[in-house]
Amino acid sequence: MADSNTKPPPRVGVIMGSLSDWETMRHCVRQLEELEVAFERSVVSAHRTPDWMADYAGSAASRGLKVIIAAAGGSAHLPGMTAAYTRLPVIGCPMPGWSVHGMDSLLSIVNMPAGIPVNTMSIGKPGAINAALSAAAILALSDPALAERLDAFRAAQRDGVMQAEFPET
Ligand code: RP5
Repeated sequence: MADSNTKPPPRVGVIMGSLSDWETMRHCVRQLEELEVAFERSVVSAHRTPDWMADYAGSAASRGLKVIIAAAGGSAHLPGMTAAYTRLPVIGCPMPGWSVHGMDSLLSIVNMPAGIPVNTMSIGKPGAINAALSAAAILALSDPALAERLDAFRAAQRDGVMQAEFPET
């Protein structure tokens, strides 16, 4: 399953091992949309669709993608195997909800052998959001307009913290 729901050519590929990861990864996609980063999203499984994974990762750079965000749960091989097939930066998102609440996925994704890196986020929603922000930061290196949007996002976040008021006791 795959779709491309943006008009400009996608610069970020968001892939996940199962549609069951969408509940978490929708937060990533929402953040990309908020920053107006063109993306594509697909279900790509290292185990169930290994040939599609190799095709996807192997063709990503030539198709114009600049960054891949890969989410997986359990044994979570997708980010690492995707990184093995592309020189693009790969950001890995461990999915929660497994026997040890995603710790298995985190350790699987982060423990890459030297030579093939995966930039690993935290488990679940915070990591999904930070994956989008990290991808945006990479793209902002060569996109001043996106850099401005990222700065504005951070300024709004700062103001939200500074202006927050405690609720009534
Ligand atoms: C992983 O297996 C996926 O990333 C997902 O987190 C997990 C379970 O997939 P389903 O059995 O829910 O399809 O590859």
